[in-house]
Amino acid sequence: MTRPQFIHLIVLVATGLALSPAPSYAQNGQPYWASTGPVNANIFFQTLVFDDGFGDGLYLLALNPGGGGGTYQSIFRWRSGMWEVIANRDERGLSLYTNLTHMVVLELDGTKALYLVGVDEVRWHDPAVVNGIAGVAFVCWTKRWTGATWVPGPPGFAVGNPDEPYPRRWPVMSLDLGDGPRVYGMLAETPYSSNFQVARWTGGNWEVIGAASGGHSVVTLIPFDDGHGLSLYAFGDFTAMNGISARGFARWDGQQWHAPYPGLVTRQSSDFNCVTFDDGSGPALYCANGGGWINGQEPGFLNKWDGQTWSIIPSIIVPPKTLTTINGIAVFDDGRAPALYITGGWGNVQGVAASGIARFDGTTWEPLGAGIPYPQHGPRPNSLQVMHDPRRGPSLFVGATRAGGGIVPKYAQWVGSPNCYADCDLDRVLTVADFVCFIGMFAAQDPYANCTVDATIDVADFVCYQTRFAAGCGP
Ligand SMILES: [Ca+2]
Ligand SMILES: [Ca+2]
Repeated sequence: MTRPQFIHLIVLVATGLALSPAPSYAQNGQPYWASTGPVNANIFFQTLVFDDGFGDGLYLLALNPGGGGGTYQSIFRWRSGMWEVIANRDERGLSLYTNLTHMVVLELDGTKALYLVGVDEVRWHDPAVVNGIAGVAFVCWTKRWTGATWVPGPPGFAVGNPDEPYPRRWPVMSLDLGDGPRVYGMLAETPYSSNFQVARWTGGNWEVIGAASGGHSVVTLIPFDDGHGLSLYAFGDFTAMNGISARGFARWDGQQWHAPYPGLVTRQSSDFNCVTFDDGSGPALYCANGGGWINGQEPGFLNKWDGQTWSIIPSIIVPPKTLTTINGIAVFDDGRAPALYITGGWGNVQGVAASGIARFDGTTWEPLGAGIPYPQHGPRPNSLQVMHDPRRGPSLFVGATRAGGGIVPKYAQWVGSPNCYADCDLDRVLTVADFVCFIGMFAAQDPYANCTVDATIDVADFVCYQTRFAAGCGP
């Protein structure tokens, strides 16, 4: 059948169905892939989800190829199906020579807000002005997003050295350990040291609460309730914290440090990343990419800390002679139950063919349809985030250029249940316009058109869409 014949057929079917009642988005629907639409971002440095008072948005710190040939960093926001730039180096009060180092959501002075940490490069005509460094000095700053614009954060919140283009003290997270929300951060031991300590914001300054010793540095701060109540876990390459023997990680309960377990010796990479997931046996930390040793053996790509002991979760199988890692880890409920999701450049998880992304329910791994092809063109899949999309439903987002058998400009969306797949134009009624929309998606090879959620977008997807439309989305 040719494409015009197809169009003729489906228009007939659609008009025959006439207008259906408003579809319900509260019923179970099979998860499916979609695209978030074009975004002019090249390299994703960081993503997070935040509600600035106008609904959840997906925030992306990425390289913007720009229009005039120059590249620079921008903050992009995706909301209501649209990408928008909310910060450029030369817009919204940010200066020309600016490095955006990271975004962080903090609760400060009773208000939860998105903060941006950055470094301005200040050019000097007189090399003698700043420490004798020829012509350049760096100034760290934080800015707070009001929902409409960026305003300066507290003085001293992010501090650096004039000759280094990155902060030496900066905020990492807010946490309420029973004494109200407090901001925790990292602080260099001495001005030019690469050993970092755990700090707490007093309102006007940073105080050191965790001095790592025995060699090296705190690398990552992670909140976790291991059964003692919510605590702050510090991971790093150290053997003692505030004089308490703690190898590789230590727990801060708001008052003092504890050594949870003596057997971990870590040397975390910068992409060391943990989430809390309950596989039915209680909440545990699942950590991706820990380097070093656990219980005297080399850790896997995915390691579990249950508050008592470490164990290795068998996960990705790396093709020989390739360097890969888990590039993203998240907990998402696709309608069945919360499960652990990982993404990265691989094709197989524990014998299960799952390309680039996989779901783990605590026992078994499974693919997300055709997943993300491995190897994929462009960067490896990354930047896993979970957000409720009011238009489509509960969603898992992942940076990719192809997903679910279709083409994705940069960022793909795996839509969980409940959803109303047949409502292609998302206007909450099923009409012939949804067929027209589907044809457009099909022509664009948007993964949404892969109704059968297999590896290809083809004739079977037209038939599938027709069936899904006819079934409707219930009252
Ligand atoms: Ca519709
Ligand atoms: Ca298909």
